[in-house]
Amino acid sequence: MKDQSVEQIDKALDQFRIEIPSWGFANTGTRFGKFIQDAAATTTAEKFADAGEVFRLTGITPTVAIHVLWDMPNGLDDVPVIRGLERKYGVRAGSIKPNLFEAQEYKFGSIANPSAEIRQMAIQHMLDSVEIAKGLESRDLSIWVSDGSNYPGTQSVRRRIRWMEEAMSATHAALGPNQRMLIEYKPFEPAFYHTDIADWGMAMLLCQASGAKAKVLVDTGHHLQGTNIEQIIAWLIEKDGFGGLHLNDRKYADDDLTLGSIDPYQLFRIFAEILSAGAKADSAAVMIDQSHNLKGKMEAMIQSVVTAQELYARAALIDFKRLAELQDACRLVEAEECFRSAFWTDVRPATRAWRGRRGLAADPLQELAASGYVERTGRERRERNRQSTATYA
Ligand code: LRH
Ligand code: MN
Repeated sequence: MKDQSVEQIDKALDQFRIEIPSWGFANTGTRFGKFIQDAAATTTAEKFADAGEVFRLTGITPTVAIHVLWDMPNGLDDVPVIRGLERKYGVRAGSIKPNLFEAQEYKFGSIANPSAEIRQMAIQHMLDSVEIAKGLESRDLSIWVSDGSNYPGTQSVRRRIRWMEEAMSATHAALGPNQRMLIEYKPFEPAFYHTDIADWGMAMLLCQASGAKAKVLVDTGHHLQGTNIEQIIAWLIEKDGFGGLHLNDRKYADDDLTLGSIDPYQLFRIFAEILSAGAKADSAAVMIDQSHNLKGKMEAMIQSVVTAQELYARAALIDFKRLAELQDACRLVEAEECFRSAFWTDVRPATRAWRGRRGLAADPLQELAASGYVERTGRERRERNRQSTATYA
């Protein structure tokens, strides 16, 4: 590989960081079953321990996303606990995600619920989450709501828009000077007729109604078949509405498969769009959002981090200056070859060397296997995990 390419990869890898989800280490499933793993994390401390091990092995995951009610059952009172775990395991709390689903009260919605009392309950949880983010010096409040309906004619979509705008504006007003709120959209599930924040346009309009600190979060699993996700990201970057990414992969719907497992070229195209924007996309939060139902939790997380790192390195090999000339000259085949040849490039030797020069294991997955970490945590956690129930109904 040309020295110039190695330099490009090194420069890209020096700045590439990816946030990992605390829930990626927990026992999760689908409505058809949850398959318990002995080494799965149940407590917040175990989730931070696993996140710390992923950071030790990869060097590029300094923050872990927090889902408030899953990781901080005592809310604001758990801030000192999280601070202690940060010190113990060497990873920081990253984006803060309120839980605006699951509670019985949210049957007909949270911030879009026809009941003003329930909307106030949801708003209070978002305001508490803002205070938690301040307590943990986290930049991003990351909001996803499952709000919607299952049958035509059963809810007023327009009134629900107004209620959401009220809730999002109230939350935006509470943000600190360096904080942002990210609004995540999803076309369906768990609602199957209409979802209140179903696509990027709805999320963008809600951001504009909330204020300048509100940006759109793009979850790669939240698009109808055939949607051009990198085009959506191009629009959001161009219109200063791009807040960040939740990465995973899917064949059909929000399948929660590990990133790059089904369509690695799509993630390459997404990273290429972000890199081509330079500083305009610098503040984008890049996060993994996966639940690992069948693969080993630690293996799946490390495999995903390494895969994202390698696809980012490939995208960084694109000669964007030359590409722009070929694009505007409509020299199609040359432009495609200039773009795609980077994807064909095997960056693994250069990425292994980058890790080696930073005292990191050349192959984090191999190092995990050699470390016996999963076997050890499996022995420690087996008893509790085998007690946990796995039935849906
Ligand atoms: C919703 C979602 C959201 C999280 C959840 C774990 O599908 O993508 O980002 O709150 O997964
Ligand atoms: Mn998500």
